[in-house]
Amino acid sequence: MDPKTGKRIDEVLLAVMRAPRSYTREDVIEIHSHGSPAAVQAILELTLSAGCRLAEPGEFTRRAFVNGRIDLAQAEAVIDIIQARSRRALEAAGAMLRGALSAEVRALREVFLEVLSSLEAAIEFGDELEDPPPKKELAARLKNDVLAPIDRLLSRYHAGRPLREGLRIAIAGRPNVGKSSLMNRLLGRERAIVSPYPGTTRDAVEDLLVLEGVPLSLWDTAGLRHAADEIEAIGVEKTWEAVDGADLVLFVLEAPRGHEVEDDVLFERLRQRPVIAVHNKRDLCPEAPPPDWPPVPRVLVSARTGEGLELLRQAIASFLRRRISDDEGEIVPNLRHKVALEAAAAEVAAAAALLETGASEELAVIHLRAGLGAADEILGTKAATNVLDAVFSRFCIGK
Ligand SMILES: Nc1nc2c(ncn2[C@@H]2O[C@H](COP(=O)(O)OP(=O)(O)O)[C@@H](O)[C@H]2O)c(=O)[nH]1
Ligand SMILES: [Mg+2]
Repeated sequence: MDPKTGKRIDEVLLAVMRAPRSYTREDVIEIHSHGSPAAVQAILELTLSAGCRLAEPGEFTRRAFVNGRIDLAQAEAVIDIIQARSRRALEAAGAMLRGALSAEVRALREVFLEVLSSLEAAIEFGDELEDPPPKKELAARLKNDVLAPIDRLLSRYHAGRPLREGLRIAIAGRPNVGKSSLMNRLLGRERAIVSPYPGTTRDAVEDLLVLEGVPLSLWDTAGLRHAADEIEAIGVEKTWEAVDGADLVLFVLEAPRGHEVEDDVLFERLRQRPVIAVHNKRDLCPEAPPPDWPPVPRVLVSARTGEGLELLRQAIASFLRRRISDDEGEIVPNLRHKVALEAAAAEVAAAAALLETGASEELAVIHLRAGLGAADEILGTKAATNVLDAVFSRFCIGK
């Protein structure tokens, strides 16, 4: 009700969540309205005139972090969940929100602290200690229980990057072989212009396809040939850029034409990237035997009738399975985590090397403290304001 006019605005549900059992651990009231922009706007204006203010991007999650309900890696997982473009990315973000990465980092911290405390005891009480810390064993401990797990997490970063960023697939081949038709078939809609005139596609056309829960950016490109004019030449140039930046190339050929010399030349260059050969237009030669060239996975399809498309999808899926680890819902560190992990690993490696050569404990301690600091950045234990600002600015909404 608007208190000034006494007019009813909406019928709503008020959810009262008392501290500490709320998202932020503070007292929270949520107003659930009927959601029309007009109702939401009117309610918002009422609350603002009653003394509320709008939340900053990510402010609720930031409060949850500041109040200790979640750590920084978990706060980032909230953004990942909001931005997830595929089911697999969502699962990885869910694992992070449940604290899977944080638990691994805490386990690393334990080892850091244990090794640090024996070294510090040696520095402090040196001669009084009955048996001085076995430096070689401490070095081995650091290698096995800190460096090895960090390496595993870093390889998860690389294996999982396609889940965050997607994979790029370039559709390439000579003009008129049916690249644009294939793009449209894969997407299930008319995205790219198809025409019987060679050289129609000039700009690379991109669109998103989700296969097996992995976001794929599909690039239809200009046909590769000696270009007829300047614009087409630019298109061909862009095709090579798309091919060079692709994680996978679909090399489209015309089944009825068989294997020609130009195809050899093209294939030699395309095979720098992983390639699946797509022999298209099989409706024109239904009796043709399965192609025996080029020496990569091959499928026989018809973009016109849709025949063989399922086999092509399976060939792409089996490439994805080889490229991305199968473990669903596994942790996928982000770039910030990767940088911190690499910094921690460098410090630990330096400390281990010093301990192995029998250098003084003091130097190793300096490196280990720096390494511990880097690991703590992942949890945000002592994160500087600018780090927090950078993390939470990735939220585009109040949440
Ligand atoms: N019969 C037949 N024609 C096709 C097939 N795929 C594409 N075409 C035709 O081949 C011509 C060129 O297709 P397009 O997709 O524009 O080829 P692009 O130049 O490689 O992009 C068009 O006339 C299409 O209709 C197919 O599987 N069978
Ligand atoms: Mg085309």
